[in-house]
Amino acid sequence: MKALLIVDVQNDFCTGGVLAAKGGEEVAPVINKIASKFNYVIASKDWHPPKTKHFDKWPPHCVQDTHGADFHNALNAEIINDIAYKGTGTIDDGYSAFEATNFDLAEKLKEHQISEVYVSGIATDYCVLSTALDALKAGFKTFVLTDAIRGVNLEPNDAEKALLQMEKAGCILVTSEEV
Ligand code: VGL
Repeated sequence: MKALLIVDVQNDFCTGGVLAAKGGEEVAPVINKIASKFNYVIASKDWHPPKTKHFDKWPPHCVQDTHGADFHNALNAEIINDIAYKGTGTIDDGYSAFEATNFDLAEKLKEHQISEVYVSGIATDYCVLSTALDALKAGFKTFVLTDAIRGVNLEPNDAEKALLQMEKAGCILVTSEEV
C-alpha cells in the first residue's frame, strides 16, 4: 500500500509568506492531481506556539491558529485523510513529519499497511529532507516527488544538495507522471 505525505503546504511557505519557498504553492495542483493514486494521504502542518526556541533560528512562521499556518488554498483539503502537527512545543524544531506530536506517524502508516511512502511539499532543503530521511529510517520504501517539492534555498544550491543527500541515503527520485 502506498501513502502520499504532503509536507507543510502552508501559507507561510508559499508566495507572500514569511518563509516562502519560491513557487511553493505550485506543488499544490501536482499533488491534487495524483492524490487518488494513493491508499492513504497525510498532510503535515508546522504548528508552532507563539514563543519557541525554533524562532531563534527562523523568523516566526506557522504560528498555531494563524493564517500563515493554514494550508494554501490551492491544496484541495478533500484529499487529506489525516493531519500531522509538528513543532508544537517550545523547544522542538519539528522539521520531520515523523516528529508529529498528535500521533506516531510511523505507527499510523503501519496500521494502514503502508510499505511505500511518497514525499511531496515544502521545503525540499528542510522539512521534506528530514521527512524523507526519517521515512527511510522507519523502514519504508521512500520516493521523493521531484516536481511536487520546492526549496527555501537560503544558499542557492541547498535544494539541489538536499536532493542528492536523499538519493544517497536511498530515496528514489520520481516525477508525478511516474506514480
Ligand atoms: C521549514 C524552515 C523552518 C520547512 C520549517 O517546512 O521546511 N523550513 N521551518
